[in-house]
Amino acid sequence: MKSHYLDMKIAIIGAGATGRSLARFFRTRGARVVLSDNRAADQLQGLAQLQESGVQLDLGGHTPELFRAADLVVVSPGVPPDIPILVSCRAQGVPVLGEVEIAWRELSGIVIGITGTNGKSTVTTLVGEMLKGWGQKVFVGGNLGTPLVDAVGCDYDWFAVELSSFQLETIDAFRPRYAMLLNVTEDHLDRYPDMASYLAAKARIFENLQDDDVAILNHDDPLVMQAAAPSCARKVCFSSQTVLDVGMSLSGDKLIWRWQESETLFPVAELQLRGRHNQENVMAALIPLLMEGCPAEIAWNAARNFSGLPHRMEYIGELNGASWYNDSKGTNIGSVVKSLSGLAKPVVLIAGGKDKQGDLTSLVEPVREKVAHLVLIGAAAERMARTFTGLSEIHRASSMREAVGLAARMSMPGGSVLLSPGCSSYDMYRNYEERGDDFTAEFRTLKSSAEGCDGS
Ligand code: UMA
Ligand code: ADP
Repeated sequence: MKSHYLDMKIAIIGAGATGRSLARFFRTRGARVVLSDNRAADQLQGLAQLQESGVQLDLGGHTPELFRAADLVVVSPGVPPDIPILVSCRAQGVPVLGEVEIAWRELSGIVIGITGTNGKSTVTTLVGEMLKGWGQKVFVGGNLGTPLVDAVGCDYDWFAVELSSFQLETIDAFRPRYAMLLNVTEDHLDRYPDMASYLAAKARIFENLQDDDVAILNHDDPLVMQAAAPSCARKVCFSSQTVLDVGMSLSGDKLIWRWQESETLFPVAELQLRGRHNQENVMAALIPLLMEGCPAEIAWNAARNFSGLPHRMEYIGELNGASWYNDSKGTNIGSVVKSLSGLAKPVVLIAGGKDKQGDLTSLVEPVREKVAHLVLIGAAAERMARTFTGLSEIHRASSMREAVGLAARMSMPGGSVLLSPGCSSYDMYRNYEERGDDFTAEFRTLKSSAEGCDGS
């Protein structure tokens, strides 16, 4: 089959996971590919093979001449849309798209798109587990880690795709069959000028839906309902606050699915996932499965067996009677609030990192109520210290080792130590996984030396 991209000149910005997958995709379709990154070669990985396959590299900056000649520019999600090279490409009429759009155009099967400020990875993984339990061939990825373009040409019937606001900014015709918006609270205000722009990016998930598509919505979140209001898609809601006549609700210790005159009940106590927010995640994940005719017991079985992803309120052990949790994926203020809500006081909270300029107000009461000691790390430490002074004992740490050492000294039997930074990790680490792994490794080192001392 003749490729639509044959001999096209394509410039890709960002040589991270997305850019590298895109370069491979376009090369196999016979396009002429430039892969551009503002970092130098020694700071990037996996480029040698791409170069061998004929990809031209443009590193240490974005060379305007190469972009001026392009027929299409494809941009990685972490690249802000207003960098000069993109502004000038748009001004010259060069189309600028994102990876999700490129990939979606080539997929056949049912796409379940999942976005929201928090819970995306959990819900995407749950949907994947449910589909696998039902014997379906499913791709599970997107912002979760594996670029969607890697799914093109593979034998999948379903696509469970986590979508960030960054990825949604650069869609055009992208139209999932199911579009979920889980919740919207402040995030990424280092990239968006205000909350309205962030919400507008999230709302793009509904932009191309038709009336036979389904928007899965959190009935309890006014911003979610506002974002979906203009869409003509069928709206199916979940709620943990109201028992809905139609849709999925939490009622006491049961989830209730009311659909087409019938009612199915699921006992919440059977879930391993803890917390109200995780019950919301399970409700959202069940909806597309049940609508597609998956037997309720199969979908529920997957939900019951799911114990959660690493770096999300992951219990890592006990030291001196305190329970330690790695919530490195708590990268915005809303998620720290949720994570704290599940813990009994007193808590030692390790927070901070690259400052996304989130409003800290919603964290003031939870800190006052539960956090006895606040250990601050990274670039956001100064701003956090100003907000939380007087509410909790404030400590500074210049490394994770120091933070873990301080936390161990301040922790109390029966209490907890929680790493939930409320910030991204990029000031100190490559990603949140590396930060969470460092925290866990430092905890284990400390624990084994403490136990060694006890035993001697
Ligand atoms: N770069 C430039 N020019 C610029 C800015 C950046 O060349 O002006 C380069 C950087 O030097 C870097 C590359 O762009 O080499 C990085 O691109 P990227 O940040 O898009 O990173 P990828 O490795 O492609 O990973 C992206 C997502 N990253 C972001 O959105 C920041 C990954 O989500 C995602 O898993 C992956 O695509 C596959 O879809 C991570 C994330 O933090 C987990 N997402 C945010 C979040 O969840 O909050 C949105
Ligand atoms: P995301 O992929 O959107 O970042 P995750 O599933 O990785 O979300 O969860 C990250 C953190 O967000 C969790 O550790 C938890 O603190 C919080 N969280 C998860 N689900 C929800 C939800 N439905 N509502 C609010 N906060 C949530």
